[in-house]
Amino acid sequence: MIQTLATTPFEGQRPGTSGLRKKVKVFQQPRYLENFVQSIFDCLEGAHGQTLVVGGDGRFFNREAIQIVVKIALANGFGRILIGRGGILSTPAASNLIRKYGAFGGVILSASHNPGGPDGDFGIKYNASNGGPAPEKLTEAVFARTKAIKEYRILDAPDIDLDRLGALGLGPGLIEVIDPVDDYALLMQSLFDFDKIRGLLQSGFRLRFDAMSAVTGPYAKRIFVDLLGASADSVLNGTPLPDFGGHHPDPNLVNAKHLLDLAMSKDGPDLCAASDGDGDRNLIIGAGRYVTPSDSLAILAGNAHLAPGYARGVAGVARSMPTSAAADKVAERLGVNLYETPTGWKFFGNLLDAGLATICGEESAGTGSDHVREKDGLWAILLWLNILAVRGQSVAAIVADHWAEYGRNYYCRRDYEEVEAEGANALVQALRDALPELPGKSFGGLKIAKADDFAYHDPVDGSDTTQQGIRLLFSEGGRIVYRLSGTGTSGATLRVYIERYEPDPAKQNLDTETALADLIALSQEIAGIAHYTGRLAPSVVT
Ligand code: G16
Repeated sequence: MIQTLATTPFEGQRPGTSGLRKKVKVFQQPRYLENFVQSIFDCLEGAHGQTLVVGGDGRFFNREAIQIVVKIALANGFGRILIGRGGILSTPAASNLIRKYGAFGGVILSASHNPGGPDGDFGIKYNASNGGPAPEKLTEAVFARTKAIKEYRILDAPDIDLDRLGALGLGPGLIEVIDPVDDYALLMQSLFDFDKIRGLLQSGFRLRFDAMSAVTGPYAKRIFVDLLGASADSVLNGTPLPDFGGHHPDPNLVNAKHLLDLAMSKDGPDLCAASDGDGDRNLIIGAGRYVTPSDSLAILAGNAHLAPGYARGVAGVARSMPTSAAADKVAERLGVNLYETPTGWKFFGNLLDAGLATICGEESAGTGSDHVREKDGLWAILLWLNILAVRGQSVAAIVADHWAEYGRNYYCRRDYEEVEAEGANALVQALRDALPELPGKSFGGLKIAKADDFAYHDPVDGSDTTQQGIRLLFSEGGRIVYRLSGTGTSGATLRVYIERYEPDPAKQNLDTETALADLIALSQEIAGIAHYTGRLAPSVVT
């Protein structure tokens, strides 16, 4: 039976960079999730009788949320719901299912790389029929709807057994619980040379992949161990846990320091890698060499043709604005366009759909291609493995060759996490107000050549997105970018991105902090970070 129930008063909820993310306790409030899910469905047209993909990263509240989403979806006319067994679907696997089975869309339950558990974060995002994050037009419509919604529709039915594979009629529709890994593993086999990678892994090459007790464990075990013959101990923390084992499932150098230490140790593994809560980010560290996400994007774009799925070459390369310009040089050499977009994977969707770009990436550890419409952590690791297998060189040698050929973009990101939102907003506003006067000014011997607030004109749909980050370009080379994170759940996070290009191989072996020391000091001074946030140093540097 379908029930129509009144909502409780609900303040408008604006989805951020990647869906709605809040503390678990916020989502657990009566009718909070119901309101948001109904608001999404109210903004969709033509979903009647269609297929919806539903799954999540296994974090605390995942199973409860899935029951609610499925019952509301059926009450709103969806005809068929595909659910990953155990409620598990990585974000890229969900994107693949939407595309492969011609689904109308998908609901992914995840707060990505944010911590989980009862005191952690939860999130929900809607992906469209192309498999990608909902476009801004839709998220804005959902936001407006959350302010007006008065009631929601839900099927009054017993809970679904999420652990039993198979189909089941429920109310007016059909539920299918499917294996979360099968289709994704097939997709990876269609893109990469599994025989070559198997050969590499059996030649004594040592891989350590940390699933961080999050969603990628089952995917990594199937692909790396079962299909590619890596040893069982190649996959660390391979069982998804509701609290991610108490760890922070963001595979950066702080949270995955153990991998960095392992890769830097004598006789360490040849490749240490990790993925995040929902499986879309990646970390790559070769023996003795950490690869920044920006460099990784450039190297993957330059070598993608070595994998069968990209043998025809790439049509174009896209990166988010704060990502370093390393990929630009590769695109130039390949003779293809480089697209610079705002932060947020959704901006790559149109470029991929239109066939303008094949490989995309972001400094925030996301890399992907047109095989799905999300970034894809395991895909990036498999492409690295494919390249390593073909080139027969170490990660460090490939990186060194790359810098010698294209130059090195020294790069770091400095995050001031959970600062007071008021101070962070005032800092950005002050910078914005100062933009007209900044060009020509010198700070500590460096002159600002250009200062702007990044705006993007989408070449496919013609839409404009403004205020996407303050950019300062220096006459002597080098760049500082300021922007506020769109994915935090408490206070604000100020991100400061610093970059300098070094073409001279003799000067490419400094450590990053040294190479960027002057720009780092300036980044604090120019924006008055201590003044506005009270912070003398960032909380995370990657
Ligand atoms: C999300 C988006 C990414 C984006 C990142 C930025 O990542 O999908 O495209 O780069 O947020 O985060 P912030 O706004 O905090 O800098 P994820 O992995 O959280 O879905």
